[in-house]
Amino acid sequence: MIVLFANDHQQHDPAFELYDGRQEPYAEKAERITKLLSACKQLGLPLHELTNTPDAAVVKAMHDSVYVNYIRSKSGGIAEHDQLIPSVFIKDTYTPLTRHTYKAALTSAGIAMSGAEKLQRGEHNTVYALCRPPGHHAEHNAMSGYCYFNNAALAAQELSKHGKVAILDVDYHHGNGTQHLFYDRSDVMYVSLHADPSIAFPYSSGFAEETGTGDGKGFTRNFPLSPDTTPEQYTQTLDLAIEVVREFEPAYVVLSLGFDTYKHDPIGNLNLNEETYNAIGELLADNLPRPTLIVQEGGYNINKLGELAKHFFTGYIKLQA
Ligand code: Q9C
Ligand code: ZN
Repeated sequence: MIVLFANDHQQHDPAFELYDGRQEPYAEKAERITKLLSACKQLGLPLHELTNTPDAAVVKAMHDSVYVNYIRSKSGGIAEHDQLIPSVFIKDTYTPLTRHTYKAALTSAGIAMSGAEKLQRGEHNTVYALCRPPGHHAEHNAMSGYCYFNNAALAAQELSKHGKVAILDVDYHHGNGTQHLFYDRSDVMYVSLHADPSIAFPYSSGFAEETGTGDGKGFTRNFPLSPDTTPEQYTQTLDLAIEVVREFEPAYVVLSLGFDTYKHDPIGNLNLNEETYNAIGELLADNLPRPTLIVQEGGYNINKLGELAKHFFTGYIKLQA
């Protein structure tokens, strides 16, 4: 296993997000990566820093080039420490642009892509892509929910050239962008566990009835969870989701990992505790097919993120040997 990270994200640091007209502190902070990275260090996981920013062509594989060019030019025109919520190519008010957003988002996608390449070349059978900004809410031509480019989807698209890919999304939120990007395809499956979208972001997708369209019918599966879901119920549902992935017999798995399912996450509203992450890690390590690319999505409790990652990877690594 190897951990891939980069530092370009640090300057993408919006001061606030707009919530119901109010300015609230931006939850998707640069410090998240600092905490996750130091947890990985403490666990003794090998780290590899990426220092190059990829070409825009990398993200144009799944995103409208007009959208990509718009983010680049709009981002470049913003003053240092200023931020802007654009009026087009956007679904909500949680995804502001700063002067450094384009570069940060492009590099974030590059981390996931580089992880995909390492798996595909057989260099590793597990890669943890420490992506920031996150990606699973990003649509073909829309930014949303702190996401600009869909890191997991871009990696899955690349891997799909070499075999079937299953994306398992365990972030607290439904990955609307990822679902939509593969909704009509049978070669990339999307399976997600998340808070019930009738009461949680992104509200408009992630219902159990959404199962794909055309050739993709049956290749999208959603497991919405109510706020009173216990850790036991969560791991039981995860078991079902893993079984769906296994039956698909993917050549590669992409795991969209969020720590916002934690009971004290400032955004999430589920009840998972520290130990649940050990259990989740073990369950995935034991039952999820490899090679696996783990892509970082959400998780906003800055003071607990490192600890949660340690619990997860302790469980995950234990059974890997
Ligand atoms: N003021 C991810 O976890 N809602 N995105 C924020 C709180 C948006 C989450 C409302 C949540 C987006 C990748
Ligand atoms: Zn989330």
